[in-house]
Amino acid sequence: MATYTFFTNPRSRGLIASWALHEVGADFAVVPVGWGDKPAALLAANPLGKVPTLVHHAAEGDRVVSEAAAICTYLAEQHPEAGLLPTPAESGHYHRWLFFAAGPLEQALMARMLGWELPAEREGTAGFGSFDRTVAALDAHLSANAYACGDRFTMADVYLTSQFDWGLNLKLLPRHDAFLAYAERCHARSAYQAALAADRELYRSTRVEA
Ligand SMILES: N[C@@H](CCC(=O)N[C@@H](CS)C(=O)NCC(=O)O)C(=O)O
Repeated sequence: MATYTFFTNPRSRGLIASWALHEVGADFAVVPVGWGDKPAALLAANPLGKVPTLVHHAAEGDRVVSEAAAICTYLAEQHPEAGLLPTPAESGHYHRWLFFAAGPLEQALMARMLGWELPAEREGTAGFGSFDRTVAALDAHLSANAYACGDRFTMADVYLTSQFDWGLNLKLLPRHDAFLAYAERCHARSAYQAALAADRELYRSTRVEA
């Protein structure tokens, strides 16, 4: 049995976890998930039935990890030899931008995509403040830093880039130079290219409805 069972669907957030799995060189088996016919093993592992969901077949028993950001950080910790964990000096940036991407950035993009208007007087309540403030914070950081943690790629970049891809592909995010250059740098990773090729092949071979 492979070390990990990976429930995914092509052209979904599953690509984020696939990239992370490729970055750490994990031994994993893919279970394609059809939206209308979810495997019982997925629903047993994750009652939400969401992908990506990962089951780690550890020596002492199975461990389930869902949430793309959690899967990224879990894999970086399980495979420290991949060098994608932060040093103590990078740890602030690492956690800050990972949580920023999974919280405020995702909320801001989702609100924009679904046309949810946040009344100006509720900006103090909403965690992302406003779409423009979220974008400005990212722009400031990525105009001054090549990666989330400064000058070195870490697992935080797998997740942050993936949110960028969603925002840029759907034309939700402005095409700022810093965003495009960041995405291009991260997309040059061989693990990203391998995950993308695997996602396309999965789409071709399963035709699972995306
Ligand atoms: N918060 C989850 C969201 C996962 C999610 O919404 N995945 C979508 C695909 S991109 C899904 O599984 N949709 C199928 C469904 O909800 O039935 C994460 O970040 O991993």
